[in-house]
Amino acid sequence: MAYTVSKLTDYSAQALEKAASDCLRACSDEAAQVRTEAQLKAFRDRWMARKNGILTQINDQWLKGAPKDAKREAGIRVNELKTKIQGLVESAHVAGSGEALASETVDITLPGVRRPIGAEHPVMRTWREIVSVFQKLGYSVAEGPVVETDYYNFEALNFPPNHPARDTQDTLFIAGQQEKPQRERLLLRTHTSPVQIRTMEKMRPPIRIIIPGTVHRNDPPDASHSPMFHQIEGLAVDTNITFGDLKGTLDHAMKALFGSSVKTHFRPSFFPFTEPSAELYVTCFICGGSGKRGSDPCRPCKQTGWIEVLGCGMVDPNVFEFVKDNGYDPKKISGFAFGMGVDRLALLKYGVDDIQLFFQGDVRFLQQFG
Ligand code: 2NL
Repeated sequence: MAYTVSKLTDYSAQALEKAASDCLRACSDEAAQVRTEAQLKAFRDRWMARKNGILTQINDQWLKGAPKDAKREAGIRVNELKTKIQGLVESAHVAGSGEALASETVDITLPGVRRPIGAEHPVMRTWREIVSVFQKLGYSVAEGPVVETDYYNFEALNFPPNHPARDTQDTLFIAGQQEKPQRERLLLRTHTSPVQIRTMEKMRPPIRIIIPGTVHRNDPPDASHSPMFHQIEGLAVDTNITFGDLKGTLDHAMKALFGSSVKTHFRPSFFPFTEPSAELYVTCFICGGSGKRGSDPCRPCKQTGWIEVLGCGMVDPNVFEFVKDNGYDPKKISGFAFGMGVDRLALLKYGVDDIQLFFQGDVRFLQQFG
């Protein structure tokens, strides 16, 4: 029940004391319940308004109705009460922190904040395109750690102990690992191949996997190098997998990625983990294979009409030896593997001439892909 001023009939000291303390308690309770600026104003008006505010009512009802001999005492009491009520009303504030809340109010009639819609990064777009081509062929996506051991990054992939790819020129090693045996030392993976070994340890053949991920090499950044870049590798292992399966799969994938008119061309190469190994070339999708752009030489294919897109080969039996106990006996199964640089393909696909643009996060560059 809201407090109302009642007429006084008893002007004894105790009665005045009780009336005053009831009034003070009511005022103090109401002050504590103020939550908004509007409530604060209503509270002040209710108690202080000259016309019919509670203090005015007390003045009218308690003082004017007092018997002559009680007037003086009642006057002193009412004045005390007024001072206290004024104090309460003046210090009343919006609960929380008054000023802060007031400044935090939201004008809901203002127009909304327009957030610019971003564009898919060309590297991630290329990444997803490649992954989805292989997913449609029944490949599963596998991922694994970026910080790897020497064992998974090199040893199990048939890198001989002093192979140049282990060199500090290429590999970023984690510091303070000298105490550990070589195979346990940590490094930033230089390719996503360790994930293939990890997957073969967990899953028995047959397998078809595609592995996208970030990799690191100790290369100084320039227009075509970045110490961090993206790689996608694939692996198919089954009974009787042949080089013909490799060629058919990759020819299909290249047509899906670069258009059905591209032709593929395999050239012998070398990788420690495949034998035989090959580089895959596709007809230049810039000049269509002619080597010329109008009367100018075609730069991306160096006028050859062919662009190298990936490395591939039949998995070396030495690699299977490391996972032999999980069903990968090289006498019973065979497989092919391939690996490609996502950033390099994105550069070619979108005609970008500097890989650094992919990593600088400049919206003026990225907006062009929206
Ligand atoms: C390249 C070449 C390649 C592989 C990666 C691979 C993985 C295992 C076994 C055998 Cl576990 N091979 N991966 C094979 C051939 C080439 O990448 O130029 N990448 C950018």
